[in-house]
Amino acid sequence: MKVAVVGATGMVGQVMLKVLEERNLPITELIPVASERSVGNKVKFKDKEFTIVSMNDAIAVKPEIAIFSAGGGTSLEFAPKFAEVGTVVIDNSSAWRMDPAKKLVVPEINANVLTKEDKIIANPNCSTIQLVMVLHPLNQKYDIKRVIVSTYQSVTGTGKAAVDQLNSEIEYSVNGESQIKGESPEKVYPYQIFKNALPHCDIFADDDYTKEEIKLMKEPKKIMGDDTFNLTATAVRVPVQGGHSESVNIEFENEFDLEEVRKILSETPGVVLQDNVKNNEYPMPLYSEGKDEVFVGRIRRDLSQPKTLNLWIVADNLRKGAATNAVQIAEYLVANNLV
Ligand code: 2RA
Repeated sequence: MKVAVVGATGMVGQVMLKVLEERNLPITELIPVASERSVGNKVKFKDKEFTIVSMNDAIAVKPEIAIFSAGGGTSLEFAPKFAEVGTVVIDNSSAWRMDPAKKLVVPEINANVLTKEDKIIANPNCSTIQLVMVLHPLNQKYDIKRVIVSTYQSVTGTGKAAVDQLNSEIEYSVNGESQIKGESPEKVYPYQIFKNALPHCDIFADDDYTKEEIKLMKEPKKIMGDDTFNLTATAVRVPVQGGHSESVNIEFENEFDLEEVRKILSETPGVVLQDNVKNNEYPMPLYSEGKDEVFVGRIRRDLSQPKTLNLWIVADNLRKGAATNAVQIAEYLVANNLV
């Protein structure tokens, strides 16, 4: 099977290649695609070298699957062109997520909505994926009424330049100058991120919410197939690299039992329970980095009102939050003869 990775040189693209190497999608030919300036360069994949090609050359090869992480504009322009030659596109940008004609998929939750007719499939936002992995099983059992989520998001969610800014600021604070090699890291954020927290992920949009917060408020309902609950969000960027963390308050229509909540989550595929505060056991981004699971802990009743739960969710935003979820969609398509 021919698989194209569009945006192969970006942070998510690099993780996509790593995840594809680790898993067992039957790839006979990898087609790495990147910007014109990277065309001709090589990428290593499963101990072989593959040459980066242009978008049009990749389309001409007619890959069975193209996994995109190249921004919304590129996806809007080129995903349909791949689809026209029969390729199934799995897109990690926000371009198609809320399009009513496109599926928005977390395989553990709603892969069953996929059909042979789906030629452009949207991969949800990273902070959405880890949230719904926990909300969905609890919604099925207790019927969610309202969710309040605050995120603490890794700089890797913004990209390599943001990681460089953070590391440059750290180095500058230690020795008065930055040793970051290559082009001097431009200021990605409006303020210093080191020793700081920015309540500003992506751009400000409607009603003084950021686009990140709007994604968090809309995408879960589409994935879970349930718009009967309310959800509000505050998204914060923090000087962390390993993954996104989320503090979540969930009010249910029905009463719950804490031990049963823990049992449900511990038995949810893709979710790992880390919840024993007597042993200082709880999820942290430093320890989720490089892993595919969604880690949940700090599970406790909200003592301020009935039928309400507090919990803490952490996941590597480049893996389950992006690359791994996209590859899992591809695996589902192959396993169910949809590609
Ligand atoms: C972020 N979720 O963390 C967005 C895009 N990856 O910046």
